[in-house]
Amino acid sequence: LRTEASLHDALKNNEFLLYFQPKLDLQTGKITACEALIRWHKDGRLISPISFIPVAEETGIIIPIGRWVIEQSCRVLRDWQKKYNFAIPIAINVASQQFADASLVSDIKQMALRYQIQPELLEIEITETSLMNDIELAINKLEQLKSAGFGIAVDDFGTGYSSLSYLRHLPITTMKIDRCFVSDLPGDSAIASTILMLGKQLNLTIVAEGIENEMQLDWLKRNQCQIGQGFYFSQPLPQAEFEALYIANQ
Ligand code: G
Ligand code: G
Ligand code: MN
Ligand code: NA
Repeated sequence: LRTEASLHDALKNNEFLLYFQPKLDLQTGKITACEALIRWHKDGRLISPISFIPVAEETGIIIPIGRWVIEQSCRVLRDWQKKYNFAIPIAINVASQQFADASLVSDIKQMALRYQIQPELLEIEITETSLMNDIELAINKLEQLKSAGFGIAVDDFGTGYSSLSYLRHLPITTMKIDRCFVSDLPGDSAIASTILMLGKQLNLTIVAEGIENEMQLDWLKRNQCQIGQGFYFSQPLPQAEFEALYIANQ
């Protein structure tokens, strides 16, 4: 039933919601940011994006769904500012097709303006594979986003086929070590070490994804990985639960 028509209805009936997974400073244990992850609330059940994002990408409805994610994130940022006076960045996932869409940059700028959001509070996560699809396009789009002040992270780093020479020219701020390399820690650390070294050389913030246990955390701390997220700290949470966790963590 995850058809284009049902996804249209879901948008119209406001059935999507965002969950938030905290990102922590690994040295201090403080929550410094979060990642927004979409869920579909249908007939009393939560449907995972794994089962509808691929259909959304195939049919093109990922564009309006992606716009909803951008707008909802801006709304939440504004609420956090108003209700609690807290200002932590939200990272959103941008699909390949959405990244290639001609109106992406203006959509993001307009939403930030409409909701009076500082661009630094919105970070765009793009997979390494999307970036490498069309390097010229990627450089151009990222330049526009970066000069407007938005954060830019390469998601799932290490799983695609980055040309390292191009990576140097991409105006990114953050690299996320894919969780498959984190799950290899501490035993098999070759890839994680290499990504951390590369990040240091390129002056990027490194985020480790999918931290599930203390041994992985210890290795990452010892090896100067700054930021991490994963089930060891917290699953993605509904907004109110994320807010409570954030407040308790301060
Ligand atoms: O949250 P979860 O682990 O179930 O997410 C599964 C996959 O769906 C991940 O690859 C994640 O990046 C992707 N995903 C989650 N939310 C969004 C979203 O808002 N937009 C896009 N394009 N992908 C998302
Ligand atoms: O593709 P992306 O990196 O955006 O995927 C994020 C997905 O990873 C979300 O669906 C989230 O639920 C999942 N995730 C977050 N932390 C962990 C973790 O520690 N272990 C596993 N297996 N998945 C995680
Ligand atoms: Mn992501
Ligand atoms: Na990822």
